[in-house]
This record gives sequence, structure tokens and C-alpha cells, in this order.
Amino acid sequence: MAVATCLLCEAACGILVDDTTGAVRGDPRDPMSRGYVCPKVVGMQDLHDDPDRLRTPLIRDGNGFREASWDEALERAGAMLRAVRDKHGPNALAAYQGNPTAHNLGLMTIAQAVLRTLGTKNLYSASSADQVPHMRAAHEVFGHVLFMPVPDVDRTEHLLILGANPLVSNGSIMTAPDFKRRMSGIRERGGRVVVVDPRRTETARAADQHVFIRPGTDGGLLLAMIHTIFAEGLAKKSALVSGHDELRRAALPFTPEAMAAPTGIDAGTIRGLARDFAARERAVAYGRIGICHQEHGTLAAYLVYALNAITGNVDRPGTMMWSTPAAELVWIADLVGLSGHSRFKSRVRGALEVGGELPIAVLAEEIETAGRDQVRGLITSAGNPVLSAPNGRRLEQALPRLEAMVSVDSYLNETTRHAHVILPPVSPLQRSHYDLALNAFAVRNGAKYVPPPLPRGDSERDDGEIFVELGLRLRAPGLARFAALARRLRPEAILDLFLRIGPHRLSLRRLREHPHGLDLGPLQPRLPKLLRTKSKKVEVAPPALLAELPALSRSLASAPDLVLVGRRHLRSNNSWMHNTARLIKGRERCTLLVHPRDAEARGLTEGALCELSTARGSITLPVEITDEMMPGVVSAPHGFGHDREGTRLTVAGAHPGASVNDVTDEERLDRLTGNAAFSGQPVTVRRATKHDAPRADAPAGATPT
Ligand SMILES: Nc1nc2c(c(=O)[nH]1)N[C@H]1C(S)=C(S)[C@@H](COP(=O)(O)OP(=O)(O)OC[C@H]3O[C@@H](n4cnc5c(=O)[nH]c(N)nc54)[C@H](O)[C@@H]3O)O[C@H]1N2
Ligand SMILES: Nc1nc2c(c(=O)[nH]1)N[C@H]1C(S)=C(S)[C@@H](COP(=O)(O)OP(=O)(O)OC[C@H]3O[C@@H](n4cnc5c(=O)[nH]c(N)nc54)[C@H](O)[C@@H]3O)O[C@H]1N2
Ligand code: SF4
Ligand SMILES: [Mo]
Repeated sequence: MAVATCLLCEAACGILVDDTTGAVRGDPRDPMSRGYVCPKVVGMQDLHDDPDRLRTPLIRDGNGFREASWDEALERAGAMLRAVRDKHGPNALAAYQGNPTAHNLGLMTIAQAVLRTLGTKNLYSASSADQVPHMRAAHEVFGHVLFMPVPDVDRTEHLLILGANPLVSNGSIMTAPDFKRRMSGIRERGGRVVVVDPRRTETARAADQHVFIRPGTDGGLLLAMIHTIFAEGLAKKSALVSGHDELRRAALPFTPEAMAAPTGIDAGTIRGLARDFAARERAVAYGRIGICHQEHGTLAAYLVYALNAITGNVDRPGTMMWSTPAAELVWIADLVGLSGHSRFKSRVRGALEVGGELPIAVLAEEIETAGRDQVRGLITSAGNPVLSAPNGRRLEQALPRLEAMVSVDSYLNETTRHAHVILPPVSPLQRSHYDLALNAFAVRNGAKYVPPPLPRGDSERDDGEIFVELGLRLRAPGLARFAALARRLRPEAILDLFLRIGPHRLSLRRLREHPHGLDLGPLQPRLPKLLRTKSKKVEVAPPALLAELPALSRSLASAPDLVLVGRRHLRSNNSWMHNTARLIKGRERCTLLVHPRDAEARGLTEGALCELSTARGSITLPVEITDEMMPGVVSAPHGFGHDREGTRLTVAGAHPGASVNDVTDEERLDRLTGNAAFSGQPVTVRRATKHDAPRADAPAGATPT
């Protein structure tokens, strides 16, 4: 048995891997997860064993791909990317890093270092389809994009969840293995869990109270709660917090009565939510992807922090706190330039940067639009933006125009099929692991280093090694003399340094002495030392955010007839867990959830196909009628659409579904960060006619040439 960590979601559960069969199970000695694993864990073994997983680099050859040696593939990749840069300058090269980057030591260290020294402003990642609103809000309120707080769920008496479904997602920006047990713990202590969500989710059903909300209106609800807290004298001043009066004044027009119609929550319920929250000694509000995927996502994220701060629920046990990771993520971020926002803009649309990256929503137009600094080369790693980006179909049609595209990924999928060279890393069970990112957002402090659980062949490489080689080939020739040194550079060396200078003064050696992981105890107060705002206080009234309130009011006034939200499934993970037979089996999952009233009005019947349309186009998917939806809201998952030609996804191809991002709008963004506003998008739904067979038509321009 080898000790390992499950890398499939942010819970980072400890697992044991049978070194002969590769079977995985929970590790009871892991101090964080204590033996817990969710049903998705079998994906770790299935990915490793998957015959479709690439073991050898591929080079595009005519209409297909051929296998190539690492030397040939790396040389080709390097030469193509260099040619683009030499001819068109550094900004002509773009890079996109996907979600699994956060679970990969090599991608977090070496790839970051390589990509962020390319000298291009065209860096993109899944963050701009995910958490950049939290990052911008954390910068305004606490002084750094990475000071995103975590709810101290193990000690709180009141947890208010907005736009998250941790019983399914297993928690996000909240590393909390076995969230269900932790949630039960709150209730066993006599506490309450309240969920605000346009769907009565798995988490909502297990909570004490669930409140439906009109998508995209959380800012209005939070302001009305803040209004109530000030109006009823429930606010608690703290020497740590600055801006109470400005926030109180700003919230004055947002009375519960005024916010009832836009949010769909009656004034009495809003007051009740505020009073219950303020009444507890230890309460914490936590918002996640549902509040980020909005046109006012940054405002909503900020107002969650502000609600905590003005009720005294900050930096104390059971409230909004910060992890103390053994290797400080923030220091690494500062080194690679991840700190800050709005320092530069995208070329075509003028979208603002956050953390040194531009919004993924603008990548397609940067490829399409001629002119100086047009993107002509792209490196993708651990990402599938054709299925994950807003209007991924437009991006899919732009990719074939690239002069060079290199993908570091284990699959020939909807995105990588457009690459000229695919460089496949080892499986997650064949590389070492330390959670640089997730430990920084854990609900309990801990540290664990895992050597590669399973062996690998001589010809296999991990992501760090691939990026060292790619980096060397992208460097100016003069630097080649450091090649020998660079080739010996291991992520472990960087990690060891950061552990030694980190707050717990650990080292790689110490971690190796505790193979199942080290428990570093419950969260500790970190303020005011952590803060980097000018005032050295928690800023609950940042002018740049309060300036957005008139725009929020305007958008609260519009109420589309029918809007779309997303959802996740326990046995899935974005786009890339659909190729494991054990996980995809069972009922069709790529369905549209529709409230009975909305179904009836449109003549939709259970199981029949419907056409979901936006200004961007239409997709066809089966209807599931359920009163777990709020009337006027429909829900579809993302990450499907595996019917594209030229991929190598045998199992997923048999359960293709439709990609909701074929129709999401790349112009509909969070105003302050450019994050994709997937949620609350106006849609129309009608019965599909006979001609609307589920899509099998890859758009014309999108087949690899
Ligand atoms: N099993 C599984 N786990 C996952 C993933 C997966 O695909 N599958 N993906 C991982 C990733 S990449 C992430 S980022 C995390 C995300 O983790 P979570 O944030 O917990 O994600 P979701 O489960 O999508 O929950 C979002 C909820 O927001 C609700 N919502 C939508 N719009 C609004 C709104 O306007 N207001 C409010 N209040 N709620 C709204 C949705 O109905 C949904 O229930 O999950 C991670 N974990
Ligand atoms: N409509 C809608 N769209 C969404 C969302 C939504 O809720 N609704 N959620 C958004 C969110 S939160 C996210 S995070 C994004 C995710 O967007 P992406 O990160 O672009 O997509 P994933 O589906 O996570 O694709 C991960 C890819 O990484 C590869 N991979 C896995 N592990 C490794 C590894 O260790 N190394 C390398 N090199 N490759 C690896 C997989 O094979 C797969 O191709 O999607 C976003 N898109
Ligand atoms: S919750 Fe499931 S998928 Fe997430 S780390 Fe744990 S076992 Fe893996
Ligand atoms: Mo995500």
C-alpha cells in the first residue's frame, strides 16, 4: 500500500493505493480526511488505467496524430512556439492553464515560472471562469488577491451558504474533506445551516433552512441584510474593521422591501436571515461559484466578506478566518507577479487583468482579430476551454487559426485535438504531491508530502519535467548554458525552501517523517498582521466597489422571464471525468432541470428533448421536471459535448451530452474582473422538433486541419 492524496477535488482526501492492483481507498491515518473518500475517488485508479490516456507525445500529421519521441515532440513544440514569438513578438504567444493546475506541484511551480516569464500579457486560466471575483474582492477588503478567507466550519454556530453546494462539490476555496460530517457537527452543536440557492440542492435539503433566490441578485440580498443589521443596531464595531459608516450609508436605499421583488425573497425572510446571522456569537457567511458567475460577482463576494466583518465575525474561531499554510502561497504569488489587478488591459476589448491574467472570455477575439499582438501561438495545460469557456464554440472555431498550439494534457479531447503537439504527463498516481494551493484555503491547518505512489516508465514525464524542457526551448539561446542546472530543478527544491521559511518552519524531511500528513491544528487568528490594505484594516467600504452600486441597482430592475444556472454532479468533475465507465454509468446527467410551471407553459414533457437557446445559439438536451428548481430558473451542467470528431474518448463519446458553453455568452461578464457570468443568463426553452437531434455536428471551421 502506498500513501497518496486524491487529486480530483479540493477536499484533497488521503488515500491508500494498492501497489499491485492500483485500487484506491480512504486512508484512516490521514489527519484531515480520516479515512473519508467520496464515490469519485475510483477515478484516480480509472484515470491511471484508462487505455485512452496518452502515454506518448503526439504530433499532428496530415489529418490525424502520430506518436513521437519526447525529443522530437519537444523540439517541434519549441520550434513552432519560438517561430511565432520571433516573427510576431512575445504577446503573440498565449497560455491557458486549467483547473487541475491547482492540484499539481509541477504546474504550480515550474510551469508558473516558465509561463510568467514568457513576457506575454496573454496569460489565461480557468480562474476567470471561476474565482477571480473572490480574488478582486479579497484584494479590496484584505489587501491581496490570495487573502480569500475560509469559513471555520468546525467551530461555527451558524453557516450561511450562498451559491455553493458542498455536499456535491466537496467544497471549494474551503478545503474540508467530509463536509457532510462537518455540517452535521454544526447542527449537533445546536447551530444552524442556511442555504441561499435558486435550486433546492443536496446541501439545501440537508440544511435547516433553504431560501430560493433569483440568480444574479445576491448583491441585493446581502445589501438588504446589511441594511437591516445597521438599522436594528446589530452591527458590532471592531478595531480591525474600517468603513462601517460608509457601508451603512451605502446600504440605506437597499431596504428589504426594495430588494424583495428583485431577489424573489420577501422582506420578512430577508430580515429573518439578517437577525439570525447577527444573533449568534460565531457565525460565518460563505459564498462560492454561484455568486462568482454573476455580472456583479465581485460585489457579491465583497458583500459576503463585509457581512461577516460588520457582525464581528472575523478572525475569531467559528467565523471568517485564514489558513496558515506551511508553505505560504502568497509568497510564491508575489514572486511570479500574481498579486494585484487592473494593471493592464486586453488588446481588443480592453478587459482588465486580475492576478496577471486576462479573462478567458476574450481569448477567442484575441486570436481572431488581426493586428499587432494578435495571438498566434497557444500553450494549454490541464485545461479544456472548448468546453469550459463562455461561448467555447467560438473559441473552438478560432483555435484552427493558430500557427502553433501545444497542449500538455493526458487526453486527446475537445481542446487538445486542435494542438499541433500534445505532451502527456504521467498519471496523478505517478507523481509526487504537495497541496501548495489547497492548504492555503483549508478549514484546518495541515501539511502532507507524497512521493510518487506508483512507478513510471523511463519514457514518462511529469508536468514539471515537461515544462522545464519546454521552457529551455523557449529561452533565448544565450541562456542555454544554464540548461544542465535547469534540468535538475525539481519542484521539491522550491517546496523545501518555502516550507523552511514558512510559518511552521517545516522541511521536506519533516514531512517525509509523517507520510500520512501532519495535523497543524485548528485555524489561528492572523489579523491584523496578514492584512495588506493601506489602513492595515479590513476595508468594508472600498470606494471602487461602492461605486458599482448604481449599476447593481440598474441590473436588479431587469427580470428576464427564464434564466440559466449551472450544477455539478458528485460523480463528475468539470469536463474530464466522463471517460471512466464506473463514474459515468447510471442515469443521463446532461439534462435541463425545469420547474413544473415552466415546463407546462412551454409544453415540455419529462425525458423529452428540448432546445435551449440564447443569442449565441442552441443546444438540445433532455428535460427533467422538478420542483427543486425555483420557477423561472433552469439548470444545466457544463463539461459535456463529447461528440466532437477527432477526439480519443471512448467512454465519454458514448455519453456525449451537449456543451452548455456552446451557448453561454462571452460578452456577459462580471463587470469588475471579466469573470464569466454563466449564471442568470437569459434563455428560451422550447420543445425540440424532430430535426433537433442532439448535436453531432462539430462546427465547420473546428475540425483539425
Ligand atoms: N463532484 C464535483 N465536484 C466538483 C466539481 C465538479 O464538477 N464535480 N467542480 C469543482 C470546481 S472546478 C469548483 S469551482 C467547485 C465549485 O463548488 P461549488 O461552488 O459548491 O459549486 P456548485 O456545486 O456548482 O454550486 C453552485 C451553486 O450555486 C447555485 N447558483 C447559481 N446561480 C446562483 C446565484 O445567482 N445565486 C446563488 N445564491 N446561487 C446560485 C447553483 O444552483 C449551485 O447549487 O466544485 C469543485 N468540485
Ligand atoms: N457553464 C459553465 N461553465 C463552467 C463552469 C460552470 O459552472 N458552468 N465552471 C467553471 C469552472 S469553476 C472551472 S474550474 C472551469 C474548468 O475548466 P478547465 O480547467 O478548462 O477544464 P477541465 O474540464 O477541468 O479540464 C481539465 C483538463 O486537464 C487535464 N488534466 C487533468 N489532470 C492533469 C494534470 O495533472 N496535468 C495535466 N497537464 N493535465 C491534466 C484533463 O485531461 C482535462 O483535459 O470550467 C468553468 N466552466
Ligand atoms: S472528496 Fe472525493 S474526489 Fe474529492 S478529494 Fe475526496 S475522494 Fe477525491
Ligand atoms: Mo472551478
